[in-house]
Amino acid sequence: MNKKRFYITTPIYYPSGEPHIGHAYCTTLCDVFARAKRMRGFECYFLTGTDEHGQKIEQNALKEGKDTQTYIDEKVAVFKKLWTAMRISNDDFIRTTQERHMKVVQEVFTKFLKNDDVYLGSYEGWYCTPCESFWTDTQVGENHICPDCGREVKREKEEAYFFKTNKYLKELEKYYDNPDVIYPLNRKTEMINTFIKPGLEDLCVSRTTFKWGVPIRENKEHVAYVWLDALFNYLSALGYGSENDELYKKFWEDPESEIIHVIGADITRFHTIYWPEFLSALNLRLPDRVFVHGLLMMKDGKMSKSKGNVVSPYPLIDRYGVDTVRYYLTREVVFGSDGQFTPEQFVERINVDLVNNLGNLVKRTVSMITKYCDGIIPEFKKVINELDKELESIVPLTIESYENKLDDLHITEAFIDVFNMLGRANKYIEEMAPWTLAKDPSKKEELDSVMAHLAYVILVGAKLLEPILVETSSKIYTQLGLENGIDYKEIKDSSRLNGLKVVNMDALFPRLDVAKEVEYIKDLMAKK
Ligand code: ME8
Repeated sequence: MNKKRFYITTPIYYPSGEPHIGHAYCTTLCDVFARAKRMRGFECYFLTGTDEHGQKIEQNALKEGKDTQTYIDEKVAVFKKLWTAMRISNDDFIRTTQERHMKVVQEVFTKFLKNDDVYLGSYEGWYCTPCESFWTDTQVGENHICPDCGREVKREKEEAYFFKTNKYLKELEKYYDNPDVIYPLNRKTEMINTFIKPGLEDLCVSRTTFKWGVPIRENKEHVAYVWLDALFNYLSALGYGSENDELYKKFWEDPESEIIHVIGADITRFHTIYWPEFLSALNLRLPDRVFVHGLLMMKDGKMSKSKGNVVSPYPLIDRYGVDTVRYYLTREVVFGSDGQFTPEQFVERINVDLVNNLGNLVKRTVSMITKYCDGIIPEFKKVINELDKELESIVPLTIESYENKLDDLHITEAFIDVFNMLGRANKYIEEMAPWTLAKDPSKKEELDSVMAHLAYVILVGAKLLEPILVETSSKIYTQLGLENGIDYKEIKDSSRLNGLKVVNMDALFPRLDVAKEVEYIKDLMAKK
C-alpha cells in the first residue's frame, strides 16, 4: 500500500572529521530510494544534513586553533562536496547551527518545561565525549570503556534537565505494537530487552560544562543535549512551528505521507526510544518506519572517524566513477546486515556485475544488432519459442518484485533481481546462439526476435537501475537510440524500441585488473 508521498531522512552526520564510506553508504541508500520513488511518479522529500553542536566539535575546533563556527563551516563544505560528487539528490541540507533549527529546539524545550516533561536535577555518570553519550556503571564495566567506541569514559557530575521517559512509556509500547515500525525486527527486540524491560532511566537533556549548543532560554547556564537538538532536525527542516510550514504539513502531518528514517545500528536507541517519546510529548505524529542499516566494517572492526580507520569515497569515485561506487554501496552490503569493506570485494563486484553482466550484455547486443540487422532494432513480435517466452515472462515479474521490494525498503534485494534478469539475458544469448541463426537466411525471423528481446530486456534493466547508475543508464538509452531516455510508465511497452537505430559506444565499464586495483586501493587505505 503505497502512500502518495514520502519523507526520507539520513542521520545528520557529525562534521568532526572527513566523511567516509560509511556515511556515503547510508546517504546513497536513501538517495537510491528517493530517486526510485520519484522515477515511479511519487513525491519524495529527501533530507540530509549535519549535527554541529556538542563538546567534541568544540574541542576539535580548539585543537585546530579555529573558531568553532569557522571550523564547522569548513567541515560541512567537505560533506556537501561529497554529496555533489556522489550525485546525491537531497532536497534540503539541514545544519543544526542554522537559526531555523535552533529556534525549534528552544521552542520545544519551552513546551517540555511548561508541560512538566522535564525537570531540573543533577547528573552523575560516565561520559564519552566522542560519542556524546552518558553510560551507567554496568555499561562501562570495570575498565570504564565506552560500549560504543571502546574509548575511555570520564566521570562527570553536573546540574541538568531530565526528560521524564516513563511518562510516555504507554505511547512507546503502542508504537512498538506495529510490526512495521522498526526494521529489522531484532533491533526492536534489542531495544526492549536492553533498555525498556530493565526500566527506562530519565534522559539528561541539557549540559552545562560547555557552551557550543542551543542555549536554553529559561536557564542560560544550560545548552540542549546534542541528541535532543539533533533529532529535531527532522522537523525543523520542514518548517515545523514556523510561518512557513507547508512542507511540514505536507510531509509530516498529512497521513498520505510516509515518514521514513534511515539510520545506522549505532543510533537506534535515540531514534526508537527518545525520538518517539519526544514526539509523543508534543502530541505529534510518530514516524512510520525506522530502518536500521548495518555498519560497514573494516578488518579491524567498525569504521569510524574516532578510530581513524576510514576509507574515503573520493579517490574511489575519481578512479572508478560515481556509478561504480554507488553500485558497490547499494549491492555489497545487504540492507539491514553488517558488511565488510575489502578492496578485493570492491573490485570483484565491479567486474562480475557491471563489467561482465551489464556491460557485456549491452556491448554484445548493440554489436550484434549492428552486424545482423543493419543497426535497426527489429520489431518486437510476440513469442517465437520457449526461450523467448521465458525471457519475456521474467520482465514483468522483475518489475513487480522490484517495486514491492523497494516499497518495503529491501533495496539491495530489489537490484539483485534486476541483475538476475540481466544474467538470464546473457544466458539466453548463449542458448539462442544468434551467430548460428545468422548463417541461415530461413532463421531471420528468429534472429530478429532474439535481438528485439535482448534490446527490450536491456532497456528495462537500464531503467530499473537508473536510481543507482545515474550516469550509465542514459548511456544505455543512447545506445538503444533513445537520446532522451524513457519514462518509467513506458517500460512495459515492449514495442517501444521497434525500428530505432542503435549507437555503438565504448564499453560501459572497463574491466579491472584485480591485482593492480586491489594494490591501488590498499595503498589508499594505508595512506589514510
Ligand atoms: O551519530 N558503516 O552522527 P555520525 C555504515 N550526529 N554506516 C556508517 C558507518 C559505518 N562504518 N559509520 C557511520 C551521529 N555510519 C549523529 C546522528 S541523527 C539525528 C544524529 C552512518 O556522524 C550510519 O548511518 O556518527 C550512522 O548511524 C551514522 O553514519 C552516524 O553518523
